[in-house]
Amino acid sequence: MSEESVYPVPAAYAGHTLMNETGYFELYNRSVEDNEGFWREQGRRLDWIKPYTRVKDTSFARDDLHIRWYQDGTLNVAANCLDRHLAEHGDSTAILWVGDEPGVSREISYRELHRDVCRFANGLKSLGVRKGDVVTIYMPMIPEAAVAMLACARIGAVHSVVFAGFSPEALAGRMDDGRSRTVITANAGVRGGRSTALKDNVDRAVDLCRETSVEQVVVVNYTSDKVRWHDGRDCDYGELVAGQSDDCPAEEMNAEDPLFILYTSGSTGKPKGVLHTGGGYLTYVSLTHEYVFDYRRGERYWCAADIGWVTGHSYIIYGPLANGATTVMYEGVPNYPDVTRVAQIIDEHQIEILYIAPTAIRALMAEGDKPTAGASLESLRLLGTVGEPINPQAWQWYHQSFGRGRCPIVDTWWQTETGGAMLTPLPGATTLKPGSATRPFFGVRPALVDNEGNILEGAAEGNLVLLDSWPGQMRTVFGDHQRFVDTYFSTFDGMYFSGDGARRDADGYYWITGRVDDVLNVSGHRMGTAELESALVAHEAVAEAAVVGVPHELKGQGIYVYVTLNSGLEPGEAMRRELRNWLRNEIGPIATPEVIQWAAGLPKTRSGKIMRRILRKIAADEYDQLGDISTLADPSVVQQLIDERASLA
Ligand code: 6R9
Repeated sequence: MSEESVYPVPAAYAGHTLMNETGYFELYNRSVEDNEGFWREQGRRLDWIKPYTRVKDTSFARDDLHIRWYQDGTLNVAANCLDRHLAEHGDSTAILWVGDEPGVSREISYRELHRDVCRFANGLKSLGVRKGDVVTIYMPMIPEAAVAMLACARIGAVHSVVFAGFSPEALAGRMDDGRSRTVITANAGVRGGRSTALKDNVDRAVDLCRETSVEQVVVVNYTSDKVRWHDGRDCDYGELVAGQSDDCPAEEMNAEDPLFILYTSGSTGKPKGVLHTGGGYLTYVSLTHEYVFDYRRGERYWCAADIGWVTGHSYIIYGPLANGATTVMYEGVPNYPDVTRVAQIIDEHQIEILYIAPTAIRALMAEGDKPTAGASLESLRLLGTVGEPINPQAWQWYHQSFGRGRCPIVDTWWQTETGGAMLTPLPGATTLKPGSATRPFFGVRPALVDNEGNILEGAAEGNLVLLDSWPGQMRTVFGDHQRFVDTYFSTFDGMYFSGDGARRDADGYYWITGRVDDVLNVSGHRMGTAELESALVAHEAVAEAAVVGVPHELKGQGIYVYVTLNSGLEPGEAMRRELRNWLRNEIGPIATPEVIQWAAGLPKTRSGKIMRRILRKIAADEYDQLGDISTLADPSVVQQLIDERASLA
C-alpha cells in the first residue's frame, strides 16, 4: 500500500463478514467477466411473480441508448419488502422510529408495517389513485412517510418524494413536472424542536402549480397544529385508513415499470426527474445493503439521512426492508437537544451500524470530545459515510470517537442516478485509506478519462465515468429522455459520465475530488449554480447573477453569489437581506448564500460566457491564481471584483 495511513481489516471482522479480500477479487472479476451471469444469479434474491428469462439489455451508445434489466420478469417491490418476510420474521422490527424529543421511540414490526401499508394502499385506491399515477410525498421523517412510499409501490403508483425542507415554489415545480395530482403531507413536521408548517406549504404550492391541477391532498395530522381545510380536496389520513381492509393484493409490475422519480440538480437550471424502475433497482440496493454493511438479520442499522434524498430511498427504506433488516428512522437532527444525541441514540437502542454524511461528522467534530465522551458505543461495529468527499481529518475523528478505533468506515461513493453504492469498501475485504471510496462494487466498471475521453491507465486523475450498466442505474429523465442522453452520455462517447472528478492511486484506489461540472455540494445537498442563478435573476432588482462554490469548513462548500443590480438601484445591507430571503423562499433554507458580492460587471469571454473559474478564485481569495484573463471581453472587471471582495473581507 502506497499511502502512509492505512487501516487493515480488523481481526474481529474475519469471522463476521460476508467477504474477505481474496473473495472480493474473485467475485469482482467474475462479476465483470460474466456480468450477465452474475446479475442473473443476484436477481434471484428477490421474489418474482413471473421469473425473468432476459437479464441484461443495455446500450450506452448515444443514438441507441437503452437500459433494461430483467425486462420480462414481474414482481412487486412492496411485497418484496414486506410480505415475503411475514411467515418467518413477521414479528421482528422493520422500522425503529426515533422521535425528535429524547426518549420518544416506536418499534414497528414487519407485520404491522404490512398492515399499515395495505390499509393506506387501499385508501389511495379509494381516492382513485391508479397504477402509473405520480404521487408526491412531502413529509417529515415519520413512519407514515415510509408507509406512503410502500403503499405507492404496492399499487404501482410512482412516488415522487420532495424533501420537506424545500419551499412551496420548489415543491410546485416538481409537482408540475410530474403532472402529479395527489400529494401526501403532514400538517406539520418537527425537527430540532422546531415545527414547520408543511400543509401551509402544500396549500401555497397547489396555488402555484401551472401544469397540473392537484385533486387531493392527504394530510397526516401529526401535531396539534390546526390547518386550513379545503373540503373536497383535503383528506385526513387517519379517517382515510380507518375503514380500510388489511388486505391489499400487490399489483403485478413489470421489472421495468417506474418505481419512483426523485428530482436532483444538474448543471442546467431545472432539476431533473431521475427515474428508477423496480426490478433492477431493488436487486441492486438489496445486494449493496447486505454486502457494504455486512448486514446480518437482527442487527439495528441506522442510516441518518432524510427520505427526501436518494440515500433515504435506497438505504433507509428499500435496501434494508428488502433484506428484512431493522432500519432506524430518525426524525430529528444530530445536534438536538445537544451534540451528544447521536451517541445517546446508539447506546439507547444498541445500534450496530451507523451511516451518516461528512457534513454531520464535521459539525460534531467541531465540538471535540463532547459528542461521544460519556457514551459507551459498544454496540457499534461498522460506520459509513456518503454524500461528499470526507477529509482524512474528519475520517480519523469519526474512526476514533464513534468507532473507538475499532470500527471500519465504509466511504460509499454514489449518486441519485446510480441508485446505490458504486465505489465502496467492503468491511471484511478492504484495507481502508481515510478519504478514499476505495474500489468498485461487484459488476461496476469505473474508469478515468481525460477531457478528450481517452481512458487513463494506472495511477491517474481525470473524469470519473462508468463503462457498463448496472441494474440500479436510472433509466431516463422523467418526461425528457433526450436530456438523459445529453447529460450523461454525450460528453464521452459510449460512457456514463458522473460529473465527478477522481484520482486513482497506485493501489487502484479511487479518491473523489468533487464535481467537475457546475454543481455545488452544500452539506451533501446538490445544487446547480444555474438553478440558483435563475432564481436570482427572477428578482426584479437583479440584472445578472453568477454563483460559485467556496470551501466551507462545515458545509464542505458554501454558496458565493455575485450580483449585478439593475441600474439606479442601491446595493447595501437591506438589498442583501432581501436577496438572501428571496433565495431561501425560492428554493429553501439550504440555498442560503454565505456571501453576496456586488459586481459592477462579470468576467465574460467575448462570446459572452461567464468565466466561473475566475469568480471561484476571487471568492477563495486566491487572486494570484487567476490564470489567463486576456481572453475576457473586458479584463478590467477583474480588478473591480477584487477590490470589492477585499472590502467585504
Ligand atoms: C448518494 C448521494 C451525488 C454526488 C456525487 C459526488 C458526491 C456522494 C460521495 C461523494 C465523495 C463520497 N458524493 N458520495 N463524493 N465521496 N463518498 O449523495 O447522491 O445527492 O445525487 O449526490 O455527491 O459529487 O456526484 P446525490
